[in-house]
Amino acid sequence: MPLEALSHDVTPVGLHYLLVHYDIPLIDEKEWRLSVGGLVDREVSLKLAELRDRPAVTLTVTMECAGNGRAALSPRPISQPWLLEAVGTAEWTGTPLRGLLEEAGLKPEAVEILFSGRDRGVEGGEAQQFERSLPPEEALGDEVLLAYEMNGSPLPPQHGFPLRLVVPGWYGMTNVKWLERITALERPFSGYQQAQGYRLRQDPGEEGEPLTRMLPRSLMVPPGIPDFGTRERTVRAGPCTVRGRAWSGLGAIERVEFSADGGAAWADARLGPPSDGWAWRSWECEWEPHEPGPVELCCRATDAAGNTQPLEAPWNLGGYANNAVQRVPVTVTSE
Ligand SMILES: Nc1nc2c(c(=O)[nH]1)N[C@H]1C(S)=C(S)[C@@H](COP(=O)(O)O)O[C@H]1N2
Ligand SMILES: [Mo]
Repeated sequence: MPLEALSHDVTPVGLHYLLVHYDIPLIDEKEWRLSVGGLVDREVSLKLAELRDRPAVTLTVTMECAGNGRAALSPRPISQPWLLEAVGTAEWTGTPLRGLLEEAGLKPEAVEILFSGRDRGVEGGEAQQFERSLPPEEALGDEVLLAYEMNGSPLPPQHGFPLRLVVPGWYGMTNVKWLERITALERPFSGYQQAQGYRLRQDPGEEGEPLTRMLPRSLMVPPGIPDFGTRERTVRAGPCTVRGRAWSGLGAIERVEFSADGGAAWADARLGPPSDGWAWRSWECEWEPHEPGPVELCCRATDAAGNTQPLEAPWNLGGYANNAVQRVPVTVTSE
């Protein structure tokens, strides 16, 4: 998502970021079914129309890839080279997962719920479908949706048509696209995307910590104008309102600060209305540069749980969860 798209409350579909591990599958709605099985009393198989007939909920949700910010780490982990653009906010419409799991009769012995997508590929030397699991208490959250619409239209192929999981507050990989099977498991899932990928570790041999919810982050719409070739930005001296968005999967955004001197001095930004809980919150700050020359603009968010963005993020092998403050170098000009 180009950062100027932070201006939209809801990201237009073509500006929402995309992450696709393998190929985008072509799915025929007529042959597609969602099956629910494993440790349940009754196996269920549903057509898209049957899912659409169930109770529907629309939630505005900010989704961010766990690898957002990876390209700023050094040495640079080899994977999607995201700067800061792997985020977007959409209105997801679907049916709550909880009702479906209750109807299927989820057994108390189930330790995890597995979500399997249709797409296949090879990763870490293993041929696989894209699959991720959640503990039952997370999967049963009221806000967890089986979504068939994005911004009021059927899911486009690249965002998971005909159905995807949406788990508000969690990093992107949790939101399994092209969903076709839900399995209640008696043992924790040990597939690649759970046991190898999406873990915070320093060495390949380490078990590491699984990534779960999004750490707080704020981003600004870079002010001024870019140079076509170098992308260096210039801003004319005079009053300027810097605007942006902030979010966290760990608590509501309570504070955003802005700095026009590389993070030496900070001022509180004005926050927009609190979000309904799962969407980013807008913020703005007045800035009036007088002197021509280079400056570095920064912003920093703090959530209700007291988590704040660090000035420098710790390195990890996969390059995940780098939520260091955004730094936007600009040159102030008198013309
Ligand atoms: N089936 C499947 N689901 C998937 C993925 C995938 O490659 N296959 N990518 C995941 C990752 S890593 C992210 S960040 C989000 C991206 O969702 P989006 O492309 O709709 O923005 O989808 C997740 N769900
Ligand atoms: Mo991701």
